[in-house]
Amino acid sequence: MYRTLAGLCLVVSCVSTAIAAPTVTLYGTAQISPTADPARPFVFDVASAQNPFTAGAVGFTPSSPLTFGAITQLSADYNAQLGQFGGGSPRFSIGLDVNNNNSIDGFAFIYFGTHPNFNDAPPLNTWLNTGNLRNAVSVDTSQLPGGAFYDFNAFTNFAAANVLDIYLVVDGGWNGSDRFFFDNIRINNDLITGASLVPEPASIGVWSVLGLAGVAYRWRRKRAT
Ligand SMILES: [Ca+2]
Ligand SMILES: [Ca+2]
Repeated sequence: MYRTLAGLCLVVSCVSTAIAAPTVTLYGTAQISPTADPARPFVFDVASAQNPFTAGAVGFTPSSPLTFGAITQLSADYNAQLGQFGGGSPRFSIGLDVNNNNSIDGFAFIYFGTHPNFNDAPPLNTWLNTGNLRNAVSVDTSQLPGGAFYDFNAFTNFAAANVLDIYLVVDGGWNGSDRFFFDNIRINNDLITGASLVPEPASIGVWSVLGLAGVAYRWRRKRAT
């Protein structure tokens, strides 16, 4: 399947920034944008569109070892500017190393929205919070050995897997353009805000074939069956 997915892989520019913990990297369309809201001077701004297909992600690399089972808090403020949830987006994509060789074996996907369709249409221009997605009804672990699209015990089944990266992804533009603002992204005790980051000069990055652009393909297959 990955050979097929390689066709969807994008070469994009990205901006790398760093704070104390974790390391934050912007991919694709993701940027830090000013807003007119004094309470939120800068936010993460991620869009996805169909023609040409664009997508983006905010990536987080833990600064110290973290297992999937040790995730206790995972949430974000979001503000829909265009579009809605659906097609596997927005989501947290969590890169897991299940065999302890410091290489990602697959991603666990935690979709925004309501199980089982995850296609909510939140009001536009309104700040909301995902709630703690550690308590999500189901997690898509179908990329992982023994996983399932609807895994109701993911944090137990993959408790020992090492979390190498976490991405907040918007790539649902294939079924209607989307643009979301994000802020106050919480990963356990780390609270990441756009205002806390100062962009540095852009560098060239490559999307991971695993987990980022791949989800749109998988959702289209799922809809076709
Ligand atoms: Ca591995
Ligand atoms: Ca969409």
